[in-house]
Amino acid sequence: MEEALQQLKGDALADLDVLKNADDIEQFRIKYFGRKSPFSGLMRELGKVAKDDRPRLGQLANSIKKDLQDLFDEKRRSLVAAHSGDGDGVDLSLPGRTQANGKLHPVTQIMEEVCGIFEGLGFTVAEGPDIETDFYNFEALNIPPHHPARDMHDTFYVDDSILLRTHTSPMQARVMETQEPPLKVIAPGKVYRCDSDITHTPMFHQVEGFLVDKKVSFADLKGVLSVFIAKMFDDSIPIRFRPSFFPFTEPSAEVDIGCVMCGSKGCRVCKQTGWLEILGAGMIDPEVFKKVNYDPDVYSGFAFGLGIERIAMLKYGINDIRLYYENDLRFLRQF
Ligand code: 2NM
Repeated sequence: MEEALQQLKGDALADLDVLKNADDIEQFRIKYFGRKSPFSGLMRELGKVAKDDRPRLGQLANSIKKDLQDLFDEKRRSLVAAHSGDGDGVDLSLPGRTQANGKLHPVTQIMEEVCGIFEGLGFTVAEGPDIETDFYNFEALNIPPHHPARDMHDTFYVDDSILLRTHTSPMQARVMETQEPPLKVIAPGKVYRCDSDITHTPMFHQVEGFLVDKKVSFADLKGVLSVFIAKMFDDSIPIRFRPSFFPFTEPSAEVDIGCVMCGSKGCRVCKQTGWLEILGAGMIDPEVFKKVNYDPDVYSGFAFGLGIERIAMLKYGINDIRLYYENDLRFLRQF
């Protein structure tokens, strides 16, 4: 038995010495380490030798096998290294490394869709800072200090007069301050409010827009927003304008669409009303025009604002806004 093991070792070392290519390596592996290798046969015979000799012979067989495996691995590595580049020794049948495709976040997709529709209607895009002054975020929009609407906004303050914008309308004020009507502008971007639950995240996205010219009426507002909703959802979706209040518009309205979840029949999402609120709008308050040095007797205009995450939730039937910001690829891949 011992002799047979030493013989096997000698044969294997001689074979190992003359390996030249990938084929040789594979043949050697099958011959010495495969299921039908002489090692397997000898291991079976081990059962038949005298009980006292068994542990010693078993150890010998194992150590020979391990040495051989180490030498074989080293030989294989050196052959692959020597031949890499010429195709020999490189396993050309291995699958290639695939590159995962990235794509746009669902919120970005909706943002681009909304902006695209308004651009198609002749609006231009204005972007501005996320960190704003109290003046542009509140004062210029007819929200003076201590106005109750400031509570409504759950503002993150940097210091007494610097804050994270709570809406993108400060950008509208900046545009009106530096440009003369006629103007058709949308302001997309991130906004911040100290609020967090299944329908609120402390950062979310808005698109706000405004149109200022001579003789702009509420009918113009209804026309533009109706076209937007028809393009965004469906030509046949029901729309209603419901009276509301914003400090920067008068009169103001909230715009509802027929519930896309239940076809206006009434469900949990629309709280049995058959309607979903999707944007706020109104005629720009003369006080806002005075702040940016427009003559309210000459110009009029409308403005509107909508939350992107909310629209994306309605469009895709998502019930928890926080899913957008957990970076779970199983969720994000679906859009
Ligand atoms: C809304 C609702 C109503 C709005 C007003 C203005 C500005 F600056 F022109 F006065 N920008 N956006 C506005 C009006 C926003 O969001 C719900």
